Amino acid sequence: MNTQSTAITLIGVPLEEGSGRKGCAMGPAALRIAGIHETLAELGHTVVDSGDLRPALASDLADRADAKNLQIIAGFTRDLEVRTYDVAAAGGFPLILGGDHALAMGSVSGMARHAAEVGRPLFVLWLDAHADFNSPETSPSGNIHGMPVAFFCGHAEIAGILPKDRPFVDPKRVYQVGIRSVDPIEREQIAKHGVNVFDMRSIDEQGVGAIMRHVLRTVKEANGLLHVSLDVDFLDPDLAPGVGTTVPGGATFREAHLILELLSDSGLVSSLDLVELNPFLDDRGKSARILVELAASLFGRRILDRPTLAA
Ligand code: 5AB
Ligand code: MN
Ligand code: MN
Ligand code: MN
Repeated sequence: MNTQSTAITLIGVPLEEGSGRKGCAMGPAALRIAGIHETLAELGHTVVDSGDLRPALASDLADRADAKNLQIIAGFTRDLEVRTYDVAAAGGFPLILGGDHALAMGSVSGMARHAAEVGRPLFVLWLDAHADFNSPETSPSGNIHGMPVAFFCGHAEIAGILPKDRPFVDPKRVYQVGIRSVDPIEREQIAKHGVNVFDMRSIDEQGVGAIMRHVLRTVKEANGLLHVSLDVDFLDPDLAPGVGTTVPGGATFREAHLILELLSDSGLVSSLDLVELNPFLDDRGKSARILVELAASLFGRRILDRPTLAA
């Protein structure tokens, strides 16, 4: 990917109702102010900003206490599923500017539909402190940003958000990296469904290079597409304080960059979410800026040009 020019479409998703607090709706604006468009264009890509989604409420669904703000979130999910699918089907790269992590119900579902159509398996790399595998029954908070992985794998029964014929992602094709906060029932669920988890201890012990080589080899051997979903809280809070759900002991600056650089080298990434940025909690734009820098690494920025080394 580092030598190719990619047609990137930015999709702003000002959603905060999945997170249980206000602020993430300003995420797309902060990422634009931090220069996402200009930075990727300077790397030689064609970047189109399609603006922010402004979906209608899904007033056909009943509100419920165990999945808060369902009508708002279902509206975003429906629109984003279509927008992501359309961009990918037209050969473009959807880059989603969040917005809280509930939006991945839409982006990943859209990519799953595209992958099914082109006959390739969809893999998901989930960079997060959390597993986000709750369902309305298991969630301790009722906040839907803790449920998207279970949803797009077909294990969070929230009926009626998307048409019944939409493909799910196989949880065995989900790779979670950076995990360090998992609820008790969630822990059972991810084990039961075979989600691949590389927690912070795995990063400490193996390093992100070995983990990523394993993930990328698996995707490549299956001729898969790879969707990357980057939650700000994957990063250590000292580095990126602009998020509502900080957990100590997160990824370092170089661990995060190396992951995105290896992803870039692989050429396998089809789509990206940048989520959970809460500019109201940020420190002078620091977290917004690091997300833009990480996106730049995914799209080919390098410290130095380097020869391709044997894996
Ligand atoms: B995030 C928690 N597991 O379900 C829940 O930030 C936190 O998108 C979810 O990863 C965190 O409410 C969601 C306690
Ligand atoms: Mn998350
Ligand atoms: Mn998280
Ligand atoms: Mn969060």
